[in-house]
Amino acid sequence: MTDTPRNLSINGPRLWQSLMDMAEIGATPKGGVCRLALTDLDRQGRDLFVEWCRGAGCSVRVDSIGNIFARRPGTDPDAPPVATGSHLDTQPTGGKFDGIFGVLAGLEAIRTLNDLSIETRHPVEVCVWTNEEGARFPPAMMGSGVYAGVFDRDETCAIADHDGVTVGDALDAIGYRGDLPPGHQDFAAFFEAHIEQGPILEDAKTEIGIVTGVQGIMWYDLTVTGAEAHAGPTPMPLRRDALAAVGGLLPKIYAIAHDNAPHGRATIGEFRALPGSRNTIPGRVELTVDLRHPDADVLAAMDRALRQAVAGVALETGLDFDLSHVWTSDPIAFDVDCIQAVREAAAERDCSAMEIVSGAGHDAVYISRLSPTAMIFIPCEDGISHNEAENVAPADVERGATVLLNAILKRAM
Ligand code: HGY
Ligand code: MN
Ligand code: MN
Repeated sequence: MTDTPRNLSINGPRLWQSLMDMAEIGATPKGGVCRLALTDLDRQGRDLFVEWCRGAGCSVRVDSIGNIFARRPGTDPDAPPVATGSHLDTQPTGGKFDGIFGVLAGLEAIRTLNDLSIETRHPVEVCVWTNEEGARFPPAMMGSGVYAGVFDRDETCAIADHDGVTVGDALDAIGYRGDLPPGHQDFAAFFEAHIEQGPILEDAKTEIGIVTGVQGIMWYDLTVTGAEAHAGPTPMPLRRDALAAVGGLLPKIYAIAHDNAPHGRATIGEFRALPGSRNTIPGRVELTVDLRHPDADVLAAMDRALRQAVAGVALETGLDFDLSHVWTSDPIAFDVDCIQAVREAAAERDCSAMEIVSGAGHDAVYISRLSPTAMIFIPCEDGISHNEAENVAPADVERGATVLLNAILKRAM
């Protein structure tokens, strides 16, 4: 058994440059990135990553939902790979680092192993999971969910965006519908590095988050149907105004999170009043609801509270309220041995570190169903993410990727 190299250093400037080069693809005027899943910009980002991986001596394979697997061979080809990675797709007003940091930190780990001519017994693999964000095609964590068998591949390929383009069509349009079946291999371990996307590490002046788990998420679509009518001649009591009706519901939705403070979350991210003309009474309102909590029982109670609130307002207003459940990601706990590998790697680097539960969903949630998994967080400026102002310090990027490499080595030798 070869001794495990400890406390290796990655090449911080090289990783930072790769992040900046990748951020050029879909760059927005306010300094963010818009690279929606399975668009041509996503293709360009994928192509650049594949080119870099091939340049680092990796073989590259793609599965039938577009997940990319870049493999650095190990001395034992039969050993299951130790994997890392995240996502390259972004929110519409996303930042340079959400997901991308985890993908390129994985590539930097491979580049560093090459620089040091270190051979590992297990292959080391960097994964790019398709459509983690769920912004264009719900649900989120789509590629990793198909990989883990949570979502059926063919049903997922039939999901369409607001323009009626399906996931399958979009995969074909960018040339990333591969031939590997979903879940083609297990991993010896999976480590995902990610920015925290919240303020906890920065407030605690802590360099590394040892992520012990991820909170639960529930997504819904709500459609309220009334009747379009003329804004002038229609007396107020005779209206079936879908927007006026939903106005009484919104405070009740936010109250569900406040009633379950401090961890409860409620977000209405999409909201459309149709037909969207100032002198036509809206006959239809479409909105999305995102509820979150780390405790499964509390999340179930929040779900019940939402359904009761919707039913109550529907009764009061007499309009039709159609609440459809889109997705649930249960709260999960990561693998204790992988968490320990992260903890040791951070300690060997003299990083200040703390345990943290992730408020955001990540591909590691679904991969943890198949393989021992853990995550590494680095702080982000003012805890901001899903925002073009998203920013991290180069020193934090270097530190997080260093801890990632050393955690991987603890399982790959
Ligand atoms: O929604 C999430 O938590 C993740 O950013 N997809
Ligand atoms: Mn992410
Ligand atoms: Mn995100």
